[in-house]
Amino acid sequence: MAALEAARRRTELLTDAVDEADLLAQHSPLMSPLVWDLAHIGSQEDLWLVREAGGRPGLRPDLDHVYDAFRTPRADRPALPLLSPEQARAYLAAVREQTADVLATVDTSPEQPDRLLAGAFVFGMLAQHEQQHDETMLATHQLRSGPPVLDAPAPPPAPADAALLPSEVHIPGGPFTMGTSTEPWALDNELPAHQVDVPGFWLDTVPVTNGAYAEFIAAGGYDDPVWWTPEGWAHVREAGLEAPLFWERDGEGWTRRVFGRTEPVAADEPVVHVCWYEADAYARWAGRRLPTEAEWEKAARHDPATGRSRRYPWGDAEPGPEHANLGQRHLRPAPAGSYPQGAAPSGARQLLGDVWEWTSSDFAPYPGFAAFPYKEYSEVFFGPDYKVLRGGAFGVSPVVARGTFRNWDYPIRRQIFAGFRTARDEEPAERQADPAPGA
Ligand code: AVJ
Ligand code: FE
Repeated sequence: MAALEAARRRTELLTDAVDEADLLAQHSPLMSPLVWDLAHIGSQEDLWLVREAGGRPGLRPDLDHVYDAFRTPRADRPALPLLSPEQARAYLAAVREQTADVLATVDTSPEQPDRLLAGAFVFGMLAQHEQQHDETMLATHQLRSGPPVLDAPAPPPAPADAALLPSEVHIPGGPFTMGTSTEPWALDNELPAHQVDVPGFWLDTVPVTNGAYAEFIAAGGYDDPVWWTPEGWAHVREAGLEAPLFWERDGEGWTRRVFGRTEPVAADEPVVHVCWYEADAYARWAGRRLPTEAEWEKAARHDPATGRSRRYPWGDAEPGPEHANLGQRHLRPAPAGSYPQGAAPSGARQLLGDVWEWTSSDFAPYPGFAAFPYKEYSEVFFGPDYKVLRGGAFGVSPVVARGTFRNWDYPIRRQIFAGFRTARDEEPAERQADPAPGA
């Protein structure tokens, strides 16, 4: 229940900050009006907690179709017969009352045979669902024009050793355990745990910064097709891209709009609001490549000392403010090299938090995947259309951010809080020699 309550406080923070007209407005054709997300949160809780888990009639089954994300694309949602902000708030509160009642009456022990209830999975699923829509609403806030309404303290400055970090860390080759069969609130696409053999590679210690990305722009990176995939080049020309979303030229330098405030681009912060094509082109310009999803997860979870995969880069302890920039505590990524206590065994930092990280991988099921509890959570998205993002950004809740969590989006998406880091193959000479027979 604590996880559901935390999600609700954040939902309120994001929707109480703006007036009624603002909640109903469509700030971008890419996004729903905030009031759609708000009522959708309640509608999903009505469906999955009150009806499916609680076995009750539910409050407003008649609203299911209005708030079905598959029925109406975001651009068309303002035309739906939406609840008013006042009605939506009352609906969420009424659903939550029944949720509390369901929780008090059902058996959520891990031994419970109903998978929806075992380990309180469905409660965790709905807390994560609400937090994911809160992140979507945060992206809507970043897109909206007008005076700023959100505020948060700046992240702490980079630690003294940030400038001394090696540019890349080495991940030795060999198998590791990818995915999970034990994480209680893992979603279907993270299951099951399975062995993957990942050849040795090198990974950037920290995400690519604004400063590094600005060098790519200054070197004419957006004008040279050699760095881009054919689809990426077609898109960059057609959409007229010449810098990350929200950047504006300012003489020799750049400014960036951050939740309604314009500021100089901070050179030492991870770059954010780039699409997969831009990340991929930068990597090629830098003589490198994006990491695969398996490489990313091995760097984030594999502990060479024990051979097991951790829940988080730093170990199994729940994320705290010392580990990672999560939970909308700050409204921006922290400087590259921050969070030494959140480092992985390899020494890589900021794998969780700060910015989502594009990987080179398409979104695909793990061997043994089974859709649960509904096909539309993951299964319908598998295939070449979506690229996987890992790690989670500053606006991702700790209840969502974990080493196994998988996010996905179209390679053209830029309004999400996405950045990246780069990788390269190990040179043959760097490969550890096999032990001599009989050794
Ligand atoms: C996992 C972030 C791609 O927002 O489309 C929300 C999460 N699924 N409601 C999305 C989700 C259903 C999903 N992403
Ligand atoms: Fe949803």
